[in-house]
Amino acid sequence: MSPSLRVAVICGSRSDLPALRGCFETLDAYGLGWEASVISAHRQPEALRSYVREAEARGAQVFVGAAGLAAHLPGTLASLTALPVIGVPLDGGALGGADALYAVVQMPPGVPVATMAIGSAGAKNAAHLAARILALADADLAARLERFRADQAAGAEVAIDPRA
Ligand code: RP5
Repeated sequence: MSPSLRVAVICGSRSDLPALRGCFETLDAYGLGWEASVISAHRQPEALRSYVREAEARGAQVFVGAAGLAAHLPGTLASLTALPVIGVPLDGGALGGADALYAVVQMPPGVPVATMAIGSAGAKNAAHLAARILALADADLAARLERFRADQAAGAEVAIDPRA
């Protein structure tokens, strides 16, 4: 049986999906239930609003929003939910991701987005940060996280085994 939904990942375009591979792999490695959706804040604002409500009702605890260019998706997510939102600015435009970084990181007070690095490195860290947030109330996950950190400190080739 697949684990129940905990992390809802949304990106603005199908063209964003390759950059998110490390995020999906890392969520799997932690044994976290996740799903990914392509919903553009600019092109499908009503669908985004409905999805957030529905994902919350199904148990999502953290949202990850990833987008490029004028990346308003993570900020819009943060306006639609009180759950933690992690933003991943993606590159690909003429400004190399700086446009998306500024759009994601410069949120007004009271509407926070935890902003990751640009591109696939940030996508992977989005999964690690989601795990740290969820580990606050999940002792098994906290133990997996500590093993990962110990391996990383030891310089080992890091693999997270959700069954360990
Ligand atoms: C953003 O515009 C998307 O997140 C994507 O990074 C970028 C380009 O989208 P497409 O034109 O490839 O659909 O909203």
